[in-house]
Amino acid sequence: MNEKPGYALARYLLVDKPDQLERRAEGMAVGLTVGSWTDLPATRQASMQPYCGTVEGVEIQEELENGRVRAEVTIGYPTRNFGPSIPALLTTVFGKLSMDGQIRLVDLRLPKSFIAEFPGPKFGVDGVRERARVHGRPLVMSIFKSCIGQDLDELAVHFREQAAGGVDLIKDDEIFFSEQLAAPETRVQRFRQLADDIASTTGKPVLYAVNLTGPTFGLLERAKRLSDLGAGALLLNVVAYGYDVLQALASNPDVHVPILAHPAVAGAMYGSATHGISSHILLGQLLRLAGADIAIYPSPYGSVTLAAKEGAALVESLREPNGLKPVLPAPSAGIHPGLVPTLVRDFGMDIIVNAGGAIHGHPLGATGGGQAFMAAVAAVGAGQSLKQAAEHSEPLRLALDKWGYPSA
Ligand code: 1AE
Repeated sequence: MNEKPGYALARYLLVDKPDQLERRAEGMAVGLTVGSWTDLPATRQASMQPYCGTVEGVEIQEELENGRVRAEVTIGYPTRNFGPSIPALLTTVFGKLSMDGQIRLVDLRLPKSFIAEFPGPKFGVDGVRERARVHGRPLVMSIFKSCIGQDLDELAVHFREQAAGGVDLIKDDEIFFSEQLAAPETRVQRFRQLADDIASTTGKPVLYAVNLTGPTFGLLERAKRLSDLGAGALLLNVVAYGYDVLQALASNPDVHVPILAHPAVAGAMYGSATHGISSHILLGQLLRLAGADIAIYPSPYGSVTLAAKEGAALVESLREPNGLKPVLPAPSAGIHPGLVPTLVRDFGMDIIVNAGGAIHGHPLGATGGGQAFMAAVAAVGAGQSLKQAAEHSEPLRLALDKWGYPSA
């Protein structure tokens, strides 16, 4: 699907009777833009023309039972109708339409001039690498697990154990909202101290990605505060809050740390083959427009998976040249050190290897888990096999014994 200046091109997969397709497409183009204009005088129709949607294509894909077909329909929506607002864009291209039977939004092509109106990532791949001081290999992020119900002292022990493994980032679990026992502000201050102590001996920073929780209208102030207190990054459950929240945070100059987008809730929207929105739009394209620096997504190999083709499309949308900085993809869910070569084969070096279970479930504990991942990414960065690297790394050997290593 090519770009059309001044129009957002939305491609849908839908089911209908073949003789209804043209009319349905026309109804979408007009109904989601200028409403109905059939009864309007010609002069009024002409003045509304620049705001009216256009039918760009109708193509039957498959004959189904009961006389229906599956078809691809492409509609162009004038971008002047909504401006650089993701809520307005989504409401136009897939607002009430999303409830109109079997229909799925499978692709969205936006003009470069329209994309340029969005903030996009403030840091992107290079900015995050710079802050973590990591080049030439994938980054490693450890996920806090078993954190609910723990106070600050207990959490500090977990932080130190993870950091001692040499990982580049440590992120809160997305379900960690433990305000009463250890507020995000106190965690950032305490972990910053620990990270500084560790950095003074290792010479390498470890960034703490704190979960940005609480009521929506307090998020911006909290994000500024956490940035000032020394957070390494801010974790946001973007789909639960909404893309506009991310955009407001990312475009604010006082939020001066990278934003890490978690995909929680997105499966409810991309999971069906016949309804919803494709994952590369939700977890790729829109996150990048709104300003995520790091995008977590289910890899094709772990415990919560995304089909390989969809994962590839998602990563492509985080990186394709479009004028905005590229986003760092963080393939996740069930990731263990043996998967590192496969991740790099499929997604390249510019990724964050993100793991929780395989860090904390390592036979030597979270420190050993981190060391195993660090040995794996170092090996891949140096073009060495994991088997060779495991000869010099006991933590990696133990991890490979426990979780195996599919050949990349
Ligand atoms: C796709 C989301 C993955 C996630 O949030 C998470 O916590 C993964 O943890 P592990 O590595 O599967 O234990």
